[in-house]
Amino acid sequence: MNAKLQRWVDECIRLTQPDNVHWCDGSEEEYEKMLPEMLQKGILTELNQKEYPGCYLHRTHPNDVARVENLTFICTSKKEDAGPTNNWMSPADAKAKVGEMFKGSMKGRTMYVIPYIMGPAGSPLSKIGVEISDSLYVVANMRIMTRMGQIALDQLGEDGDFVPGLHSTGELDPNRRFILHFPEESLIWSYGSGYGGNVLLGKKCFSLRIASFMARKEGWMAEHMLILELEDPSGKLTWMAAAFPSACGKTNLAMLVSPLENEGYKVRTIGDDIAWLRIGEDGRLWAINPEAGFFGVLPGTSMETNSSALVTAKSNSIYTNVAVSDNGMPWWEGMGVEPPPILTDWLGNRPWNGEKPAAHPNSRFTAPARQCPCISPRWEDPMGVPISAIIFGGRRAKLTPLVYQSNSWNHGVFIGATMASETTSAAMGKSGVLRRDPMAMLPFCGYNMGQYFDHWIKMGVKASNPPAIFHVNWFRQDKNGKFIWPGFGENIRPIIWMLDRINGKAKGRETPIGTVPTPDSLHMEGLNVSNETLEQLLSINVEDWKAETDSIEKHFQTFGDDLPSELSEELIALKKRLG
Ligand code: SAT
Ligand code: MN
Repeated sequence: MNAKLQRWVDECIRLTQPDNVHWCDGSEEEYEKMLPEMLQKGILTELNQKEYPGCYLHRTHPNDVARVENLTFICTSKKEDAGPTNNWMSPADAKAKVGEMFKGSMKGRTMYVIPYIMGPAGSPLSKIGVEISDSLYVVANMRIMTRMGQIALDQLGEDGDFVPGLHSTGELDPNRRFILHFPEESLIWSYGSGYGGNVLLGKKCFSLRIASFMARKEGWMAEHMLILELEDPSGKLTWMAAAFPSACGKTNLAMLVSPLENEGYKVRTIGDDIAWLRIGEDGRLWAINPEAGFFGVLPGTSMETNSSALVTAKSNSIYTNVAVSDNGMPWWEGMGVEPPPILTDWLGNRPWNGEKPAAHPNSRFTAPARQCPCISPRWEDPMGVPISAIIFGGRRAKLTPLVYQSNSWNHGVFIGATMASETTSAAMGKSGVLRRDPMAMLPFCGYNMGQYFDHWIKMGVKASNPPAIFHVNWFRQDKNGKFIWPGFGENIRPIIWMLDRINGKAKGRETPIGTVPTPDSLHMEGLNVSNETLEQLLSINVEDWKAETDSIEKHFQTFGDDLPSELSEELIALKKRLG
């Protein structure tokens, strides 16, 4: 038995006073015992078992349907260490305030002790966490999203270390809801929510917020990135990592179905949300996907946009906040099939009256990665895969072209640090508002973001062979607000351009913001996009970009003295190039 673990569990028992304590072993038998209990308590509802074997529906509280950024805190002893973009509370204040809420919060409930591994079992790059929760929904999800149970205890051993995370569902009162991180002691506390990103503590809380803090100290990177594998016609494999904000298509890109497969271009998936990257002996960045499952957005997911996601989630998966037909078929907007005549919406209203969306815009599936038809054989490689390209992107109706390449590592870091995207329903609050979301890490960086930029700069110095850096924008619109790039599978075309750039084969046009494809360097055969539209997609408006630099300057001022000088220099250089 691990002494630190025993001590911490005892402490949590004293604090929360559960009626029972259950140590999860992650076995099939355990799940088979939990399932009837979840069904009986209404935590899960059976979906059509013929069409969706092993799949269940879960409804969260209507006030608890997305991450809560305003209730998420980084609790470092000094406020400066949390930085200007994070909410901060002192560790003492946070523990006093929320400790009061945890007091007796599991009375009448069972405490589940959930040991888990982030990363492939046995990998030197993986890390162990233990979540304590009073929610069976959390257990069922963690079982899919991580390597959970005895396997983690075995890896932990008697004196191994782990990241503890305490979760209690509480009263589901938004005024008594807090997601707290104590990076200095690698501890997570989550109270008063039952929704994914707030309560599956291995995901954003550990693998991004706590891990990013560890990574800076230890010289690696924890990033909000998908990892994809690209096979080219010669059979050669290239791996790329891409950072987009939540609900901007990371899962779709990671599972891209290539329309050019008959020419030999094929995409496989390593991960769809999080990458842990280290410098290998060869000076390259090597990445693992710490997760074992996908927690993907459903609305807009169809056989056309992401057939692989649908196939992955066809069995052994949990559907959260979707609509359902009388015979147990899940349904959501953009599924690509007509809604059945009678539908129960995500709130449980039957029949759905069609006034509001039937599925919540942030409804999700939790599915095992190993079920993905395009999962790469390398996805659990204990050493990870070498990354040749880093791609930044977001939703941007105007300004940024379809794809461009940075001039250098530092210029690439500048592009990442100034990324902007329209907000989505993945977080509570207004959607569609343009905000700066550096490296898609704004909600997930566990320390001062100015220092995070500096860490990026330093990693580029330490890695003798760092990846090339690109920026993409699938979401450019015309004057009428219509998307002008088809996206989805066709995104293979800019990806091929990136591959050819890495291999020194594709032409590019040098512009003030970086290198943009020449129209003839993009593989466009078989695609119905006019030359005019293509020109528009690749165009750079110098006046708009000048206005952008003013906005970037303001953004940079947020970070004060913590902004690395390399980034101010990149801004000066960009202004000069714009004239
Ligand atoms: O809700 S999660 O944080 O798990 C998903 C996301 O917003 O990226
Ligand atoms: Mn995410």
